Amino acid sequence: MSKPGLLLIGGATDIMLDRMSAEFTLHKLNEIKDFNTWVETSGASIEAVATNGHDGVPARVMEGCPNLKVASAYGVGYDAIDTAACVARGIKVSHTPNVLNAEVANTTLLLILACFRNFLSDEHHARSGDWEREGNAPLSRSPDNRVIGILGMGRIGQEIAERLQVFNPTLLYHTRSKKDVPYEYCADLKEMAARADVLICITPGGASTNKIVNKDVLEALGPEGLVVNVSRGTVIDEDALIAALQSGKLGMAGLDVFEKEPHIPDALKAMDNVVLLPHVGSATHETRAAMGKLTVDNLIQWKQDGTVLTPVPECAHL
Ligand code: A2R
Repeated sequence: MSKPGLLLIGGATDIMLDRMSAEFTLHKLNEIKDFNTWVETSGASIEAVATNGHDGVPARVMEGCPNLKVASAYGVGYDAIDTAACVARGIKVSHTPNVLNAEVANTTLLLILACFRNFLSDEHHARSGDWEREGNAPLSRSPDNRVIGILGMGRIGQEIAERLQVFNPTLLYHTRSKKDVPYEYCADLKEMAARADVLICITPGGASTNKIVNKDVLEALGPEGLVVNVSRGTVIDEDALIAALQSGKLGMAGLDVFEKEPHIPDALKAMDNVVLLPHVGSATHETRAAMGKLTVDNLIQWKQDGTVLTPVPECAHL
């Protein structure tokens, strides 16, 4: 019996490629020279797509592959995928929740520590010889005993809250609906920011969170405040963030994500009160292996019985 066609969008590890090739006839989008010709010869054979949170499922793929039935995304965020279009076509979409909670929480703590403790400039002070030439580095600030507001209290937000306990924080959170967690709920994001020393963004991207952290929220956080974004660049109004940091109305920023990745505005790169990372929240060998495994497990389960292990909520009924 011939294997169903699988279109790979973006990269995959060797282990993922081996497992996918064993079960499917693999096509790689980035190796297709003439997409229209490929659609004519192979489009109808494609029943599955493996993709990621950045590339999603382009409309030309949905249109060119009329028999597509499942799209397995590598990553928890799937705002790049038009789930309404997938539901309309009966395409099941899966993602990789939970397996990256711990790593993204670690990245969050790393950014908080790097910002409060001047980690990068201190490291430069030591490595460059400035310590010997100029004396001790300036004092930094302690992350302990801070008021920390978390925007988003889902799988990752709760893991962040638990890992933050070593710093003895007062934890607040803002979501659209109150959660069963032992932290104080704030119905108003701006009011939470006004009370907090640190604002951590860990909601999904997409329309409902687009630029939700705006000028007013950033200025409410204040001149001593720190904003940390490990969710999606679109959650923060990047222009307002730059203006608030430049004017001193906001103290610091620790950013793993940006509005137009991989582009980072030069204005942010020029500031020494920001710590910038290239979207590496989950990027360890161990966590990426677990994400890759779940991405392929979803495809294989779909091939076996037509279901996926971890559907996105919008497609769970399919
Ligand atoms: O608002 P709720 O009650 O649905 O709570 C969710 C919250 N959230 C929002 N909070 C405020 N305003 C919104 N417009 C809004 N939309 C969603 O974000 C929930 O507490 C949290 C999302 O939790 P999970 O669905 O469990 O996502 P997870 O696994 O924590 O990942 C969050 C995001 C991913 O979508 C990637 O973009 C990123 O982290 O890596």
